[in-house]
Amino acid sequence: MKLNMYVNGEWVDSTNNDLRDFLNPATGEVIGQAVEGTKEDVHQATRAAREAFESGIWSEITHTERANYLSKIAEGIEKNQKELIDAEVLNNGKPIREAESDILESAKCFRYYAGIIRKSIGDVYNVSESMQTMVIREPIGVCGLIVPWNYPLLMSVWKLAPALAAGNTIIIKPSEVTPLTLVKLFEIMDEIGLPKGVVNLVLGDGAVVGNEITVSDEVDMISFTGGTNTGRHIMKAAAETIKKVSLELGGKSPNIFFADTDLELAVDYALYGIFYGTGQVCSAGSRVLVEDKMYDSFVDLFVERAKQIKVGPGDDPNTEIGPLVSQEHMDKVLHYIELGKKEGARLACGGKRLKENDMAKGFFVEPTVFTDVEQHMRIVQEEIFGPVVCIQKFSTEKEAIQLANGTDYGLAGAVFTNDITRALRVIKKVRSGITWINSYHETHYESPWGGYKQSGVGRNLGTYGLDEFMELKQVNINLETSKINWFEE
Ligand code: TXE
Repeated sequence: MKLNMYVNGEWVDSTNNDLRDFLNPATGEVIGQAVEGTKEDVHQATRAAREAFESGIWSEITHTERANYLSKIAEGIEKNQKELIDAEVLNNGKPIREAESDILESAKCFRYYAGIIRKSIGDVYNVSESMQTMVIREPIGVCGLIVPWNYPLLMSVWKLAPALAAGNTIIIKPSEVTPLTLVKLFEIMDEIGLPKGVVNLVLGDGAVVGNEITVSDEVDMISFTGGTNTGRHIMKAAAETIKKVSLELGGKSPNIFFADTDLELAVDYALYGIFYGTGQVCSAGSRVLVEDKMYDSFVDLFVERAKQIKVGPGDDPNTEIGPLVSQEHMDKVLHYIELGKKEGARLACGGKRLKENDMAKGFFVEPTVFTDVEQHMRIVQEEIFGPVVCIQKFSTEKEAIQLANGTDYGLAGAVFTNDITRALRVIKKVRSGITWINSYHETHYESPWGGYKQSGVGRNLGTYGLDEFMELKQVNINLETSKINWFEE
């Protein structure tokens, strides 16, 4: 299988004809080759996007027409859902039930933005008797979208749908390890007949292609989801051209359990919070904070249940968690596990690469639980992004909040208790953008998705996510056109 790029409505090779293998993380086998983009490919794609934007074929059509295109993309995703699900399982490794959810959510996201773009998006203020002020929202121009490998299609769609709804033209780059489903989405958009140059796909290396999109003076805005270090680099690189940047970065999110929570429910949600997506989820509840009164029984049950989780290839319907996405990422996760042991944390279970049966060549790691951790340890402070959890003990509400906020991150967080006033008190103090009371992970398109502190700037989703892709213009209308005589004649 060979994957090409999509520039100005055509499927193209890269300008230097280089190719890069992409793999199945469950077997380590090569699935196919993707063309490896160059700086010149980025220039061609940004020029196409710029010309399409300036021509008005997308930015100046009615919102109803744009909404119709978005609905057709949603239909295309639904029609091709089986192929997209299989492709996501194959290239990312996620279990079928997770891939199914991602693909159907992608269709829903296009429908959501098809709906809200048709509502009014301006404001009018009667500021004085002689003056009326209108605020209108306009597309920014050419948007550069750089997306990660953990939700290859869904994270692309979280950006594509609002950016297109707003009237922008696009250059998008998937992660070099998971290009497959985004290429398939482009096949759908090509079939629907989106006007040429509106959406452009460039494949390749972050430091080359991603960086060139970031520094390009043809690109007006960057929307990025990925690691905090890359986000930091993008923010600096975008400064030269004063681009708007929207960054959704890493997390080390606290999942807080007070002792009045039912033990089995607590453990169930704590497992779901960290092990969904093999822990490769930005909002994962990777720090589980448990009140001292229930700590021992919680740890015993959590470890017992973690050991029972079925790890295996994503295409096995019995699999509960799949492999990590790449050898490189697995090595990073295993390195953190070794570090945790060296730092003096207690390895309560897991910790090893799994190689039994059909997992021999894949990138599988056991669900891993550390207890007796201390706040300063790197395994508590840094994002591991794998099936590795730290369980910490607290004795007071104040201490729980202190521990929860005690990292540089501020993406997500949850509190479990039957005392609703305490739940609200705690959640108000948690410095995170995405929070839950007595729940985890569930989110809806209406709500903003993004982080405080070093978890990013800006928001995806909702009307907030749409605003990220728009400029605001004030139009002041004089209702009395007599002279003002500021300067005497
Ligand atoms: O991500 P990168 P990596 C975290 C997680 C993980 C760590 C590193 O902790 O272990 O990041 O993962 C592109 N200019 N998250 O290295 O590099 C890259 O090609 C422009 C959290 O795989 O951030 C890819 O398309 N672009 C996260 C995208 O950035 C660059 C999801 C993300 O890759 C670039 C993934 C550059 N200089 C990892 N360098 C989340 N928030 O969900 C790379 N890229």
